[in-house]
Amino acid sequence: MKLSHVFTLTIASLISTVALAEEVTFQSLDSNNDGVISPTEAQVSTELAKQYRKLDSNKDNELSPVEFAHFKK
Ligand SMILES: [Ca+2]
Ligand SMILES: [Ca+2]
Repeated sequence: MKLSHVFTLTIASLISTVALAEEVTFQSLDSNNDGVISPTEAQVSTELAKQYRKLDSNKDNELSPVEFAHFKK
């Protein structure tokens, strides 16, 4: 029982590592498909959340595809 629990945790952490290494695209971040990335949507990527204010060059509190193009991982 205990061993299988550890195994499940190991698999789960492997999966999340893979997910983090995955390419962060505008489409994958824009989860409600409204054409902009909201601050909430940006939280998916720690790096993007950090750079959000800088990237939002017109300060409308949304990231357009053009603004997102300046995002550097
Ligand atoms: Ca959105
Ligand atoms: Ca903006």
